[in-house]
Amino acid sequence: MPEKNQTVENPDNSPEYGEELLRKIAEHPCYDKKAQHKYGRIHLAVAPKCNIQCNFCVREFDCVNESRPGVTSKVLSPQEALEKTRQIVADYPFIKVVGIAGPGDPLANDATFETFELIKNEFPELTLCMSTNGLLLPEKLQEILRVGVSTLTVTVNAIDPEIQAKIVDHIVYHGKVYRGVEAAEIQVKNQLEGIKAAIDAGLVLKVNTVLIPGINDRHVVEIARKLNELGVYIMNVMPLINQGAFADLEPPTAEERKAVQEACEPYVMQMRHCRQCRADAYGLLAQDMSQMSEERRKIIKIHTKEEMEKAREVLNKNGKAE
Ligand code: CLF
Ligand code: SF4
Repeated sequence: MPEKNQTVENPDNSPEYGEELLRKIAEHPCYDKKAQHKYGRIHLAVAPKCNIQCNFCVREFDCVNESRPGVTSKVLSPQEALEKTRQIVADYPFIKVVGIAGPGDPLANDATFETFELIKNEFPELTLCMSTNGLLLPEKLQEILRVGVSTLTVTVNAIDPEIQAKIVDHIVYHGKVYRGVEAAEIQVKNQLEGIKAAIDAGLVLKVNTVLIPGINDRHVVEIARKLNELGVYIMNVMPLINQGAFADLEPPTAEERKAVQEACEPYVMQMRHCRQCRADAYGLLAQDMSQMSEERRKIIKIHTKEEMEKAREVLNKNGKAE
């Protein structure tokens, strides 16, 4: 933990963004906490495969580096994903961001790029967002840029390979399985190189870090310092949900997580409103419409901000708000 009153050389070291990116940030419910009540996102679950095995992951469910544990999203083809986007964006124009966050790792699935390309061609005004474990980031960066992604999340649970080796069981990299510190070294190197290159190429970077007491809790501030150095825009410290090989670990308490966020804040802006959404979620972050009844969705099928406010009031009055 940093000492109290420690001076941070450059508290906000993220690059200056142009007008277009500033608008995208201001309309992104995860990147700007003020945007979360106004603008929504749609997640397209087109990416089932993963190329690593995190110790807290049960692979029949969505990727828990970004999503809620214990949830299995139905996988869509790129064409189905385009059709779903068409319908949802027409009905709910407050949705400004299209994200691919699983159910596995987006970069391990060609369908991710096919889908983004279809969406970009038809909806050039929407922000394209992706969340990855970063193993393939250096080699896939050009593809990511080509399909028009502008906000990118990389999960970094450790930058010290000795610690990362306790978090990841194995990785599959260029057809070969690596384990232990060797696997962790490859992953951390690719994540950090990839983040640096992505920022240099103009992407707005968010980093997710799963807080795992007894494993990386004392190390997270060191990660934050590194993110500051790299110019990462925002960091999301997520609580461990104990499952898989980590089923016996205690998740952090809310206070422990808050303390870590406060210690990281001087280095990189902290996201505190994450909902650990499903890989097929859509709507406002606090109101996942993929889980709503048709009746409730109809109430939200409205076209102006004022109407949206009114609908929210009705839902709240009826005690139906999520
Ligand atoms: Fe999705 Fe993630 Fe993009 Fe947001 S979610 S890919 S950055 S559009 Fe947001 Fe959901 Fe938390 Fe993710 S609340 S789990 S941080
Ligand atoms: Fe599971 Fe996500 Fe880790 Fe892959 S990156 S093993 S899907 S938590």
